[in-house]
Amino acid sequence: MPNSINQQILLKSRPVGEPKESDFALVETPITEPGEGEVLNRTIYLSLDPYMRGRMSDRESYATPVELGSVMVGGTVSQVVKSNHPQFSAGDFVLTYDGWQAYGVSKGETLRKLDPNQAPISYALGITGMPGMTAYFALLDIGQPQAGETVVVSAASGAVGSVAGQIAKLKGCRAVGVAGSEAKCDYVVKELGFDACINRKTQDLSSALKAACPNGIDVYFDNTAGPILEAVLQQINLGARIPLVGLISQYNAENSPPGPNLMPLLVKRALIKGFLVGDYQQRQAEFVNDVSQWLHEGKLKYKEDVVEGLKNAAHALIGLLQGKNFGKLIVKVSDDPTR
Ligand code: NAP
Ligand code: FER
Repeated sequence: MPNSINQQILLKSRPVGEPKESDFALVETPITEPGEGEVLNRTIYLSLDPYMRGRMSDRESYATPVELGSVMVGGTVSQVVKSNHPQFSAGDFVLTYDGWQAYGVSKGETLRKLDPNQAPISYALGITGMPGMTAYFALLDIGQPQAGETVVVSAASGAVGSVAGQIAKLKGCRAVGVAGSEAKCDYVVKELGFDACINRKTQDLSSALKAACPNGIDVYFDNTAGPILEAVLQQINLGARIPLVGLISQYNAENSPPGPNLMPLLVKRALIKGFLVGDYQQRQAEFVNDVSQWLHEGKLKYKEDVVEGLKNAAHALIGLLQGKNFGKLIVKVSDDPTR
């Protein structure tokens, strides 16, 4: 190592709203020696990613926050300077997670060795790394794009979205991007090969989506939530799939955005799926058999709220919408000779 001084960027304060440069502090510290099984790396590239905004806050999240005064976290592509691990030698290029610093020490087993002849080493922070893998699995596993379908991708020119849209094209889909400038949209269409791209800053999302997706939307690869998701939902097709990958529209928000916060869905990998009972008409017998038997065996309980007389029907319906019914509300219109 040329000198034994490290440069580190620490989290100095927790931002309110948009982070400011004054939330970070650059310090010089001595480079630490690698211990048993550890490797000392010189950082060549540091990845900057949207999730870092979450790490700067101490509100509850799927990951623990960076402590104030600690080095900011982040993926890095580095060159090994000194190795105490048998699988790495000085000079090797590695993908590691040393954070915002010029030198880092990490455990050998956490490193991925990179072959500079295979791809530029920096790609390991993007298309062949975490963002690319996000695009690949979220699209293919959750989106399940079928040839001929329409796939909309937000943050389409970015690390994740650019890969998701291109894979959608490889699968024979129509790919429609949403991005934040004309230059980005041009790139998305002309370079990446998307079929269309909507400028979310200048175009009306609903009408632009309608024009770009004449057959509706089958897959929405959601990197943003917020207004783009809202507009997309108005135009989804029967059986559409929506991988909820990121909610960047709310990462800087000081207060909860209007409507439900979808973050728990992402964090818990929860499934929301629409339901219409009519789809199950063919399976009615299955249902009637099971439920009749469970009733007969006393395994199901059932309560009716019986209103007497047709003339009271309107009043009862109004009451149901106010929670006044207790049990299944029915109107007894005339005598029941069986009871
Ligand atoms: P990126 O797209 O390279 O950069 C972020 C982009 O987000 C910006 O360039 C901007 O693009 C867009 N954006 C920023 N503020 C926005 C807003 N208020 N409304 C709409 N769009 C906004 O970043 P990335 O690394 O590929 O990440 C994209 C998304 O994937 C993020 O939400 C990230 O958290 C998520 N992600 C999730 C996982 C996971 O495991 N769930 C893994 C990786 C990434 P435009 O201005 O062009 O729209
Ligand atoms: C993101 C990057 C990574 C993100 C989530 C992750 C919601 C999660 C990674 C993991 O824990 O597997 O931008 O945003």
